[in-house]
Amino acid sequence: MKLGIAGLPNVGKTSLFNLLTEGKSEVAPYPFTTIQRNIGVAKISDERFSRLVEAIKPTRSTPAQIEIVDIAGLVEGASRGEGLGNQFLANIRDVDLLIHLLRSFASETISHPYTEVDPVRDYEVIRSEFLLSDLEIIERRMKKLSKLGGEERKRLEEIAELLRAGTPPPLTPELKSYGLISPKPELIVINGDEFTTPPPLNAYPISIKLEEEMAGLPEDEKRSFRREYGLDPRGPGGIIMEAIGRLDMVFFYTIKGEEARAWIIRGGTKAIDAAGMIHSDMKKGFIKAEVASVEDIITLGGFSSAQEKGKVRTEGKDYRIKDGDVLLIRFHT
Ligand SMILES: Nc1nc2c(ncn2[C@@H]2O[C@H](COP(=O)(O)OP(=O)(O)OP(=O)(O)O)[C@@H](O)[C@H]2O)c(=O)[nH]1
Ligand SMILES: [Mg+2]
Repeated sequence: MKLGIAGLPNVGKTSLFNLLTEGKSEVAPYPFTTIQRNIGVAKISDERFSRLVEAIKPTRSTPAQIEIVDIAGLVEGASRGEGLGNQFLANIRDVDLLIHLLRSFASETISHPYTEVDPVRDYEVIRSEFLLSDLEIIERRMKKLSKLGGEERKRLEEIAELLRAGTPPPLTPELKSYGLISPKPELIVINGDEFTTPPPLNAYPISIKLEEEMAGLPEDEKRSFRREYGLDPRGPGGIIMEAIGRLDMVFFYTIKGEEARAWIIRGGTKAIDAAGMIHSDMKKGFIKAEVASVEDIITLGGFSSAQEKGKVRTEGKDYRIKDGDVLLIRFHT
């Protein structure tokens, strides 16, 4: 699973990327600082996992992770190659969700491509580029098929119609394979100094500058500052949780020796494939999965106590992992 950060130049995409991934990619007050995309991994701050760690006190705890992609700024005309153009759009064709970052902070020194700060207009600018770029893909494909006609062409024509009308088509596996951007799930985030009214577009309010200034403060202090400025109290970590909530993903946990670990996978994944995510040997030699709920483990203080209380059940390779499962995979080597 991959999340992509998109938006106009100079909105703070790389700054956000660095916050999420604890990275050090280049940030600067001029547009198109980012040219090559940045790829990094964000730790997911999952409240349930924190409670699990608190309850069983393992020597090592490893949170779940998700890949983040930060791309170059997009401008009006990007789909026709304006700015740094289409190649940048190509950089987000394979992400599962878009974090659409908008800017509502004003600054004399950090230029805005349309001079005035207006996040709703900026949102529309970028959305139309997505639609146009998708339309171009569909039209190219239709041209290829023009001699063939048939079912696919008819379907493509319907999709093109939707795109021309400004409506993203439903995300079918076929469209996923074309790499269309507009149907992807998205989370709108606004980077501003302070919000006295709820942000437009139902966006997630954050202040990247404040987050940078608060680095090193304890989380509860950060939360109270965020509240004071009308920001989401969860800060950057909440962006990841919101994004995950829009995707069909579930958390599961493993406790092995001294390490507790959180994992995130697509909903409906089978136990044998979850085992494969942990280690290929576990998949190869899979025997069974012992499963408990994370809440039971937290209450009872560990896997063995849960076993004694009859709270652990055995499942086979086709068991579909549920959100909040704690798994112990039995396998032969
Ligand atoms: N005042 C203020 N400045 C910010 C904020 N967030 C980022 N900046 C500054 O804005 C400038 C642009 O930030 P970047 O993170 O490089 O922005 P970007 O969207 O990645 O820009 P491109 O890669 O050029 O598209 C930098 O000077 C940041 O320090 C903010 O919340 N408030
Ligand atoms: Mg950048």
